[in-house]
Amino acid sequence: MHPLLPTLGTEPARPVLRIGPALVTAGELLRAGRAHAARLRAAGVRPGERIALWATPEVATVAALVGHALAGHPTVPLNPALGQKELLHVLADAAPRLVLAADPAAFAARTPGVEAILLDGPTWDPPPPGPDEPLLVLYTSGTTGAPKGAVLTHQNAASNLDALAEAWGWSAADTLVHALPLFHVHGLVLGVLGSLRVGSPLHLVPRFTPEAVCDAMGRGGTLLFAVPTMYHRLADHCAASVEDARRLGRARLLVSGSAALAARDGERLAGLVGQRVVERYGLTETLINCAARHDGPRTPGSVGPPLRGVEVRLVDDARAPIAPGSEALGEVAVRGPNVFAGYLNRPDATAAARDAEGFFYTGDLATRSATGEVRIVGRRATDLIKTGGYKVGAGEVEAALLEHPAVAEAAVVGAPDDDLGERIVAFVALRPGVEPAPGPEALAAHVAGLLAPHKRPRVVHLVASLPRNAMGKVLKKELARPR
Ligand code: MLC
Ligand code: AMP
Repeated sequence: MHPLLPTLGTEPARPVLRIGPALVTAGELLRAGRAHAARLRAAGVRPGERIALWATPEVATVAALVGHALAGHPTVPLNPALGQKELLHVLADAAPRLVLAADPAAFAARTPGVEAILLDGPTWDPPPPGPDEPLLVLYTSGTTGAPKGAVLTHQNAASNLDALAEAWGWSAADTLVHALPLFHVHGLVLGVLGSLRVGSPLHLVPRFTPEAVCDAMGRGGTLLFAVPTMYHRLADHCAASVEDARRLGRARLLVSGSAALAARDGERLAGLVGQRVVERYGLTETLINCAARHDGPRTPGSVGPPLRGVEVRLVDDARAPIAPGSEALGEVAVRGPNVFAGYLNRPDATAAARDAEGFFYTGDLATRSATGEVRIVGRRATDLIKTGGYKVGAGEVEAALLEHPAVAEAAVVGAPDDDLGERIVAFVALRPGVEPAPGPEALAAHVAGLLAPHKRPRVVHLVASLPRNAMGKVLKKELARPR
């Protein structure tokens, strides 16, 4: 029995994964994963060597992920829409032994040496990796610089998924539906590894639309994982389709995370589908820290109590703990088996985020009620933007804009957005005399091509110059004012 994926070896005829028309059983997925592991061994890849995977939403991607988990190869999932600059950074930093894709031709121009995922042929049942072995390297943005690779272990994932299963009464009797990307914690760890660990079949919707999600829920989905932007769009859709509102309302549990669910969307959905969405709170570096329970209160704005085994502390500016139950605002610090092993190649950043007691400092600001319910109310850094559930560093977008030959100065802020939570807004001063002068759309496309489409500014203001203080620092607060 594999310690991370124990249920995969039981009841081989049980369906575990549906993507579009493809339906895969536990036995088929385990066989494909073992065949993948055998191929890698035959190619001389040793346990512990990282493998990058273009994370397209298809069966081969999941099978490769399983093969890597079985044999102890940390997976570095790549956003299929990743731009050239960010891709080169990730590949240089992670230094994977192989880069794999279900359809290598689709990525050959961007990734020299990309190889196909091969799932047939002889199989190998490798000895399971130890609990502290790396399972995933997930790239996440910071306030400055390029994204950092967060190293998550087998134990991080296993302990967190068990705690979530307990909080949500999540069992093999559930069918999980999600339409999330497979290169972040939410879709990959909770969605794919979670359903494979718990033994509940996963119905993966490869491209989010409200219609496709409601259709999947109508085909037996009992549990839905989605980001607030998806719930916002589902609320709009359900207001127009009574039938789909009914389909969604039949769910056992609707779960939101990765960003704050707007109170208005929570209320609208409750009115339309007849049940409240529950919220949970996490980070790439810690997986999930708090979750509203399936049998607990569904308080709007609350992300519930800390998960079993996760210690959550609120601290003041000097990192001194705030007395529990005081309702005072503090930064969330977290300790437990869910906290990652560190950032790849970045001991400096790892040390800055963790203290001697093992607490990880999240940068999120929260309050905690006398009953232990946590409310996330903000973030320390203004240079981090959460848009559509994706974290984006303002600095990486500014650096990408500055690579355009016509750009003299650039500043990026997050502006409130009903749909995305925050939208990325850029202020750009162009160099005089560079022809043709790019317009807002060309500048947004420039960023999408270097980084990823979700990192492109949704609004670009062309300005003569940026407001700066006497030290020359850009006054972002002035820019962030509504205009
Ligand atoms: C638009 N597109 C462009 C473009 N403009 N492509 C290239 N250049 C341009 N200039 C394309 C995109 O590639 C995409 O194509 C389409 O237009 C729309 O892209 P988008 O703007 O990103 O999509 P949008 O409709 O806004 O997406 C909404 C969304 C998405 C909710 C579906 O934001 C999403 O999937 N969010 C989930 C994020 C997530 O999983 N976060 C979890 C982080 S983990 P196409 O055809 O490819 O769609 C975490 C921890 C925790 O936070 O607690 O969970
Ligand atoms: P990421 O680095 O993409 O994993 O993003 C993690 C961040 O998402 C956290 O630090 C929070 O700021 C935010 N986040 C995740 N879940 C929630 C939630 N339920 N409510 C508010 N913010 C959240």
